Amino acid sequence: EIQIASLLKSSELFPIPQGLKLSYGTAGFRGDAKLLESTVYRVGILSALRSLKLGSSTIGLMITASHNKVSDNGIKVSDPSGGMLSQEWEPFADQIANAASPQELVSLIREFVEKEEIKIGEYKAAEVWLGRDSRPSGESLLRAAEIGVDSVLGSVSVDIGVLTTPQLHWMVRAKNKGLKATENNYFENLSTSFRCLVDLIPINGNNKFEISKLLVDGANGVGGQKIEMLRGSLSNLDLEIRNTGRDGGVLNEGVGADFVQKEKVLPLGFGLKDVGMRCASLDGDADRLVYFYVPSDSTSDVKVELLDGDKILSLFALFMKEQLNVLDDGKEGKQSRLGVVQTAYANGASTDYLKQLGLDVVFAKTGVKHLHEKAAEFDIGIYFEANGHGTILFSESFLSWLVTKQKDLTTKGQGGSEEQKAVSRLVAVSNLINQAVGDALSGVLLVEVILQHIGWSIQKWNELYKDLPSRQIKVEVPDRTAVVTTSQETEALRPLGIQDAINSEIKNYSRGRAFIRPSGTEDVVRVYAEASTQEAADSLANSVAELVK
Ligand code: 16G
Ligand code: ZN
Repeated sequence: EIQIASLLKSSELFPIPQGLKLSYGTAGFRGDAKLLESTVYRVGILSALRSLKLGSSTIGLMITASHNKVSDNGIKVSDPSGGMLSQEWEPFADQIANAASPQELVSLIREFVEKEEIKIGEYKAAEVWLGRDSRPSGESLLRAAEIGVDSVLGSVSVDIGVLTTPQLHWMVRAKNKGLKATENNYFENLSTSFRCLVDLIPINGNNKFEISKLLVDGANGVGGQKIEMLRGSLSNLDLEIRNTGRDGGVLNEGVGADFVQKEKVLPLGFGLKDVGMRCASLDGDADRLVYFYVPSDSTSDVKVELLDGDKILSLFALFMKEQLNVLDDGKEGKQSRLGVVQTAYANGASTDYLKQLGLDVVFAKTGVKHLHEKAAEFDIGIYFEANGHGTILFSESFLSWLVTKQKDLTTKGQGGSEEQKAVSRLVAVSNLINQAVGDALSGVLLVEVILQHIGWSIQKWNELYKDLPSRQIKVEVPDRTAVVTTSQETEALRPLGIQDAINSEIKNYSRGRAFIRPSGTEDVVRVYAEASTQEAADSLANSVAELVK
């Protein structure tokens, strides 16, 4: 009962704003930062309970609104594995975030603690690690989260500072695996595994190419700052970082991966002077990455050639497959299952390409947690959303097979064999890539080392396949929940009859494809269309949008 008193007392500090209605959504709670203190405080309580429920494993809380405008903020929870909060707890998150009074909040918590059989005060201290991006509202919101965590008996909050979202997830994962888990350990891990892959680049004709400079758009956010910190410990990589936020630019305003990918225009600070250069753009919390370049036929009307998540996925898949082929051909090889996961937004040309590589391609619903789950079913699962969020997952059993194999080959004196190199590359990739969530920093390093490995320019990489022209539109509707889709979001089940109408539109276009889905982050219905020409894709998207209105 002392417990209840302390919760009631602290919750009175954070009254819920009138009329606020939030949902945990695809990626946590998001909204105007000024309205979020009560939400963040309550998620603090939830994460302490989550830690207690899981035997006091460390839980992470990230305060960020990713690519949204600087006045917004948000909060999401990292489970002990470094992945997203278990979906089973999302309804509870919704309930407590929307509880109208301290009394209601406390009784919801009481009920939940009983139902989940959470033993408060019996375990060793529960720990919640709190990180935030560079948003100015982050500091006071972090304090609110701390008060939430600390008001649950037996739990402590640890402020781990300004971080990218993937850093927080990585640190939580490492901590719970009993590994070194500081930010410095994160950087060391990246630079060591990058170096290892660089050392394994074959010395033959095709890659005696000069390492050209990579231009990075830091979205005026935390990613640009962190990649600058990393730069000093990297050799074989020449980086020029723009939009670090120090030169007066505003977070996500005219910059960043979301902007470049959605608008298909250059970020601020980039222009004709950069023709042909390899460029990368991070989003506001550095969990997304896209590449781009200014084509040489740009005149005063500067164009952009975008290499999105699908293209990054294709490059990764190509490289991983090449390494696995060496092993599968070897006498002691193992048939390994390499799979890729995309969403309905994946460009049709990328899916064709991946299938033609002979890969298992599966589809998941939009949102990282859905892709992640499916990728985890393979020995090596690569997932990417077209928007640039993605990573590579290695199953525990496959990874331990690899590590054993690596040792065997070394003791047998086959240290320099092709097989041994392929095994070492795969092990290095498993260390470099952030297996907790998509990470623009590890993504950049892996893209860069693969390009060096195969001796490709960004233009050459772009030629893997040619994107089908596509168009996205958002339609404001009174109630987006009226649209219900199949599990892969490729077909609408409701409103009744709408899918038939969409299908008959699609029939009018060569290589036409279109779908609608309710957004998980905004009050809109999204329309996606692709077809063999841009005009056709635009026109298909418009007619489907008319059907939604
Ligand atoms: C969130 C998701 C992102 C997804 C996007 C879709 C995470 C970490 N982020 O940003 O993966 O692509 O939502 O937004 O899961 P929408 O539902 O509004 O189209
Ligand atoms: Zn993000």
